[in-house]
Amino acid sequence: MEKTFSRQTYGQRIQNHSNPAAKMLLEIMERKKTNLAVSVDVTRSKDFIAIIDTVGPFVCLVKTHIDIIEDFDFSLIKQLQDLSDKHDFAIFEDRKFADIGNTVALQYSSGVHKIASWSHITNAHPVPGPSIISGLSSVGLPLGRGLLLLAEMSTKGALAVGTYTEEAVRMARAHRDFVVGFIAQRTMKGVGMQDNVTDNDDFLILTPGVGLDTKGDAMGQQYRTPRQVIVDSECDVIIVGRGIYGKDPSLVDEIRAQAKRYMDAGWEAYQERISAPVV
Ligand code: 5BU
Repeated sequence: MEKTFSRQTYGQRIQNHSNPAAKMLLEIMERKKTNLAVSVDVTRSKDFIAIIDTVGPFVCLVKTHIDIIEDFDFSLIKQLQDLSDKHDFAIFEDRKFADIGNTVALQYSSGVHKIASWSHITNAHPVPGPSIISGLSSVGLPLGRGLLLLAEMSTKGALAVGTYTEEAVRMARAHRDFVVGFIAQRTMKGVGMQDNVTDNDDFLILTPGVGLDTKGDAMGQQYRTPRQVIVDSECDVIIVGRGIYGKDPSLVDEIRAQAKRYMDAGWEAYQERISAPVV
């Protein structure tokens, strides 16, 4: 019988992982009792820091798109790291690398942002094949970083489906030291496995496209609720952006209230999942 990792607590699952970034994330989730990640997609450093300081107590992970910050200066990274220490959250730069190994290694280590030096977790499209993992791991593994592969996307008409998703999972299984999980819309348990072979890989599933009040946006984004994501689809982390800061990035009380609301919804769904009777 396949191991049902989705019925284990986040704390119990720490032992299933050897990668330090995966362990760190699970430890934080267990300690803070939250499976909420906030995606801070704003363009001014001031808003970026203010939102992170407000949502910090409620999140296990802060997801960044550092290349959208207009007034970026490397001192922003020090502020982000200080907030990570203050509030106890991990950092995930949603860089979506997609080039040959040599290029992604340079993009990850160098340039203006030096992502590998501060982002505990990053992600990559599997489209170039396994060499993207070797390229990124040559930089990230010695630093104790972890990688997520984009096995699926939340947008309407996404091409990451079927055999593409299956191949992504096979690539991940072959690089368990560095690949800690997936950006996906459902559990990848058993995906791409032959019949009668036990799936012993406990991958973390981080899921964007989460919203309690709307079903999508005008640019193809599709939202599901925390319960759909955590209970029905057996994902592990809900990633919420505009649902939390969208009304107005300066409304601190509103942002705090929304972060608490999503954290509670995510944790309630997780508790429902781990306590459900085995059928
Ligand atoms: P939103 O404001 O909750 O819609 O933001 C979602 C974030 O997650 C945003 O930063 C996207 O770049 C990111 N995302 C996504 O929405 N869907 C995907 O499939 C992937 C990333 Br991969």
